[in-house]
Amino acid sequence: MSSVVSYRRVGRVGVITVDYPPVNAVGVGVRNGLRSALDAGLADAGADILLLTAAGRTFMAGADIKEFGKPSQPPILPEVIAAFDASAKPIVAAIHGTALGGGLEVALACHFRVALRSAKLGLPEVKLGLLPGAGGTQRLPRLIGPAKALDMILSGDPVTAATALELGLIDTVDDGDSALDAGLRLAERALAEGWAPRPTSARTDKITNIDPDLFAGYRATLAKRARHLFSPHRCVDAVEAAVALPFADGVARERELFFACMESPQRAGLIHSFFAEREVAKIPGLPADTPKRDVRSVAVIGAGTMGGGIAMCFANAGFPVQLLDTAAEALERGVQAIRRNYEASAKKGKLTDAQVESRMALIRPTLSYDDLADADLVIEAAFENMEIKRRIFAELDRVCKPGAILATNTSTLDVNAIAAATCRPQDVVGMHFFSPANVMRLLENVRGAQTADDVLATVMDLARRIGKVGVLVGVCYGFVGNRILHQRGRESMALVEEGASPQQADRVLTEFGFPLGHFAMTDLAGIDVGWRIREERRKSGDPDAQAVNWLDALAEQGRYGQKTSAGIYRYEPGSRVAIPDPAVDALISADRAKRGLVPRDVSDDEIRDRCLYAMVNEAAKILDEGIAARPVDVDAIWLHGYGFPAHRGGLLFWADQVGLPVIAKAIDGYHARFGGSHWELSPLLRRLAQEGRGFRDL
Ligand code: T1G
Repeated sequence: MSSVVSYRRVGRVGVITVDYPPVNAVGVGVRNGLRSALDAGLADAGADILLLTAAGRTFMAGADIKEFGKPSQPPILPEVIAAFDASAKPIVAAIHGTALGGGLEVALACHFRVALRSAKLGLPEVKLGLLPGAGGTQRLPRLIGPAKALDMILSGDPVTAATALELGLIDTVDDGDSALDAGLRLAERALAEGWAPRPTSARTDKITNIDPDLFAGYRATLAKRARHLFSPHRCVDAVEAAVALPFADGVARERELFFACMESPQRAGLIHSFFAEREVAKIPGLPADTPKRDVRSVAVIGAGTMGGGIAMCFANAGFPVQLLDTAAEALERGVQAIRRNYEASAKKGKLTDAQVESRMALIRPTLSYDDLADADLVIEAAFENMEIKRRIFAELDRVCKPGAILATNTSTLDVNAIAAATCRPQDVVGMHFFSPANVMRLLENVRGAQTADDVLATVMDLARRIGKVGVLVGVCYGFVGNRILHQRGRESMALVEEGASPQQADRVLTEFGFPLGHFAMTDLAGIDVGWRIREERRKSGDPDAQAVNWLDALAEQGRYGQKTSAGIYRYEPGSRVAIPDPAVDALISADRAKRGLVPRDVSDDEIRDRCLYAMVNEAAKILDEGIAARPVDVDAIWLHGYGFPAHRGGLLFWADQVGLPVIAKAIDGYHARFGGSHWELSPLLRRLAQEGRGFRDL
């Protein structure tokens, strides 16, 4: 018998148990084990019914993603599943935790299904660039109808057990806490009532008399919403086959479509994105068992947009949060803004009124630093000014208890200089949240020169506890994400000076897959933000803080972007749709003329290559300087902080697919043409290109 799947009999019930930590992924061992255990159950004369269940925290959570891209090892999952479907004995599946992907597909091939009320069931394959390739596109429509099946398959999101029951995906919900007991209860009922095997493959009532326009409707929606993606369209093709073809032909069609998805570069990208989010939590040189400090209470300084969002992150995770501001009206405004955010979520059904109140109760406003004396973690989110921050940290050094972690949310300033304002630099760390902090998943944890290891381990663990993707970075201007963003912005501006329009530059980036281009993003963040940071840097004599004439001119006109319904684009009242503004095009033309710049036609390819290659070059410099430890850290930062298209895997994963020799050659060309330190080819990038290696080889 397999070491990961066991068989035993309980009364007249043959129990098959999968036990393959951590999530019972259906790898080759589990597939072999399932096959052997099923054979044992069918051969067991004392077993009149079979029960499939799993040990540990969850039912099978899908095929073993680690096997993807490698030669498949028999038995393949569809064959194992077909044996369950064809079983001469009725089979019950008992589900707990998350039955996902291939795991749910095994359950769909069982004849009856029970789930614990806390369980979730889903087919997330589309999020990996795939489709349910083990009969899911054929059996799910037979259980719940093609429309609801497509809704589940195209969203990739799991449904609760209660919803699964309503849909007809399962037969009953059990309020116990043991899947085994729930399964035995249903099995005993099946025996008592004489239930016969009910193969899903033979069920046809839900796939007859289907609206002939159903699939055209889904295709029309995808043509708008997912035109650059591959697998969602194949999902529609597969479910359409379930309705149009006999089961065996439908399964064959599904298999063809599955392999077409498997071969797509989008599958490779999405799988890389999936693992990147988990990989970055493991810090080279910081053992997983590094002790962590006990953080139960949090304080946030600054009740502005960032401070309020950060306070929400912790309140959402159940932490009591003190929110401090030195001005009473600013504090009140901040608390009201938090309440408005929660109430907006409640209006969308994402929160109950009780949850709104319980989270608001966790947030305690204060005007006094003395109230922070017992906080385990203090996060400063004050104005982006070094003197202000140093004064705050000197005060925290005075009032906070020994061992409290003192974090700054600075997005550009030197964490070491801030730490030097205290007598405890080992307790100081950067926690750079991204706006809106209660929404964006990325958290750059910034390691100061003297930050203690247990502080690093603590803030990385806290990222997970508050539902963020925490990435550890070093100290430099802009850390990793914004430093790379600065390159994309600089190149976007240069391309506009040379003749492109903001709307053309933005279109190229959105067609690449970014949610917004540089100029629409500037309007969203507010032109005044960059304008004021440049002013600060100009006052400090920073030679690099060059005035951006036409953009600063817009700020001086009070055109700050979306917040003023006009910036680089125009916005109808209440709308976020960016409308190109001829007045801005004229301002840009005048600015070019004033500076003696003769505009030229700039191709889309040049815009894409210059923006993306400038980012890759800066990322290589960041790796060379040790500001980011691994390419996967850069990928995760841009995936979760800036909307880098997940189907492309991440900035450096994509660069490897383009080929580093191609990129290095182009950058050398740009340097020859434009000069500038930013176009000096990173030594690391040059070395990798010359050696025929990729970032993946680091
Ligand atoms: N295969 C391999 N490893 C997996 C895995 C999987 N399917 N799912 C999780 N892991 C690892 C993960 O990398 C991590 O490893 C550990 O388990 C804990 O995961 C044929 C083709 C199940 C909801 O897409 O959504 O079936 O870092 O940190 O937060 O049609 O994992 O500890 O070394 O995420 O509690 C479809 C993906 C596959 C499910 C648990 N299934 N997994 O979340 O833990 S394609 C999925 C998840 C498929 C069929 C098709 C989540 C989770 P390590 P974790 P978690």
